[in-house]
Amino acid sequence: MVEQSCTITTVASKLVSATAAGAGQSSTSMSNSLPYSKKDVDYDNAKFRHRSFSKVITQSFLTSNRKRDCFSCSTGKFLLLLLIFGVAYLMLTHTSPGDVVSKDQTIGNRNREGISITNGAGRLKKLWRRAPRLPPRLPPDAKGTNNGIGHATENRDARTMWITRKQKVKDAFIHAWSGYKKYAMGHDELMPLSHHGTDGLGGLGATVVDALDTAMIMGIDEVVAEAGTWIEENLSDRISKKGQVNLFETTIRVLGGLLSAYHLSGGEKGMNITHAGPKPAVYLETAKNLADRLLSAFTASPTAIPFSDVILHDSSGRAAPGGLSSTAEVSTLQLEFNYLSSVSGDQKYSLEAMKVMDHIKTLPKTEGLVPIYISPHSGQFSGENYRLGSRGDSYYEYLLKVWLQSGASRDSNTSYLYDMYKEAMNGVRHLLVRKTIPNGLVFIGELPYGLNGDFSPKMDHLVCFLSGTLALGATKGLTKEQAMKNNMLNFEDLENMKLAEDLAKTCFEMYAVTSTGLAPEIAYFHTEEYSEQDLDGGNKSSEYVNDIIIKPADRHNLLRPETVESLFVLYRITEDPKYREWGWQIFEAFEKYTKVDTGGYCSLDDVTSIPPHKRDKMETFFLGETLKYLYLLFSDSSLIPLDKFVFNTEAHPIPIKLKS
Ligand code: DMJ
Repeated sequence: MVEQSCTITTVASKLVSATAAGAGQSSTSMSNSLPYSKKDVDYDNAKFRHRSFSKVITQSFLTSNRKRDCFSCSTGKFLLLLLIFGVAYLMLTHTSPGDVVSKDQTIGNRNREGISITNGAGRLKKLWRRAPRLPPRLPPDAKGTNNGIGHATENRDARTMWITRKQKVKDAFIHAWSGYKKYAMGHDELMPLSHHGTDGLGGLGATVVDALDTAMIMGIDEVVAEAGTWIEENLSDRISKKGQVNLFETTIRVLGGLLSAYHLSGGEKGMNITHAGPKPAVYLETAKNLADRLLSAFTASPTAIPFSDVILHDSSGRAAPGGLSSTAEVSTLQLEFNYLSSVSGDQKYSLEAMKVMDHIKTLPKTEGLVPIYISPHSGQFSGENYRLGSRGDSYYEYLLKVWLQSGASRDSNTSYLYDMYKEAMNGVRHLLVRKTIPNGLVFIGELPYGLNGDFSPKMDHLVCFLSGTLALGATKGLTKEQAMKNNMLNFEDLENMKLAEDLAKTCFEMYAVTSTGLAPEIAYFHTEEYSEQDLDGGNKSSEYVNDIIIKPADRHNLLRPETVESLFVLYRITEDPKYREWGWQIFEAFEKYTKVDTGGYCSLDDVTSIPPHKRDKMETFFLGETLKYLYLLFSDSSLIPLDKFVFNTEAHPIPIKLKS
């Protein structure tokens, strides 16, 4: 008797304490006895908050160790039966508000607990089988955040979704390659509508080399083997026989593609992500052969500034008609030449390329900004046209990336480049950033006539690269969270980060504002000083239809990468899923309007009209950059991590740590 009353008292006190404890139930004991992750434990703590009284009593009783003692005494048995029937009655007739589970929450519970049972008998069954688990009640704004079940579920579902989307990008790449292979193999570019090849880049099979490392990253061995074999069998021969090529284009697409393929296929104990195609040494030898000829653009010039062109077969440099080189072109060779020196052990490539930067360092600038032309004859800038679009863009990109490539140390002999980069970004923020009316989109305009001339509210799509560069410059490839934790972000970095995010938004809206969902080559922006009537993008439901102006001559789309490039970098750095969503939206528009049934993708003449008129060209950078960045955007961040690689301006990844 003494034993019985003790037992009953213990059960009762346990019931009282369980009721009182409610949400405060110990998570420690639970996590000790069950193989739960921390997320599960948080979830479990939350789910006990809204149990009905009947559930609290039943659950506490069923989980009590004392129940075995109760069964051994007759009073206990009687009370137990009474309790069971009472609880069963309550369960069959009463539905607590806490039992109402939303569809999403039910789905969220399924994997862990089986399908929800909704009838009374089922409820009783459920009660006996396991402790009832109710999801936490979340405020509407907490849905999908880190703290809720929605997020755990979303994580799983989202992961599956991004894997599927990544596969779609891979399918697109295969479709693009199949068109090129069928109609243009060995030519620079595919004309997907007329089913021809074209050789506007000098005839080195630029698409083959530009696409190769994308195929490696996507793991498409068949394409790696086809492209690699073509390179092994044809490229060196072409290099020794072809005529005039542009130094910059050939360096970023062909030399960059070869070097990246060299590293990714295992050269220099590189990544070895593919076993298809030739040995890495083939890529390196071909790269050296090409670079040896490209060096003539430097050696033929009377200054440190190289000529813009090279005749390959006789290794001679040529100035462009008019004599000037583009500033971006002469300053966008260094990542490639530095890496070639590092892996070949021959410093001549790096020495020539870095002379350009050393020289530009000494030239006068406007708050770090430089004119878009430079003379290889005088070594001086020419004109006063300042912009971050064509001919200016990648100068700013390589200031940062060459420093990152060398290890990003403040003491390195490239740290002057980082200083130039920072000064230039201050100049951009001070002189070129404006906001639109009526909705305040941030854009980067131009000063075509220098500091004393009028500001032009014009932005090339090319400028959209800057968003990614700014973010990279702020965190040096780490996530924003890591950089904040390590106290790495100063005020300037934070300002650049903000500009990066604002600019990415504007670049995305340049797509969303058009009828096709694809951006024009150039946009103008409505400001206090500048407006134009009836030149919108055609998507009247866009919030920014009055902010963005698209002139008839600028309405084409060449499948360019800059916006998705920045979305990729921003996603890696901020981990904000909106950048992935924007990238997916852009990809879907490419699929809808630029895919050619017979193979390949085409450019468009006018993104504001539906159906858009098609243009007969698939640029090499669609395979080299646009699809690669989209694929990486939807991939795990450990694939080509931003603190271990720098992407050259044509999206060819180059490892950061150089051999000394
Ligand atoms: C590419 O060749 C490179 O990204 C270059 O820096 C700019 N233009 C194209 C892509 O738009």
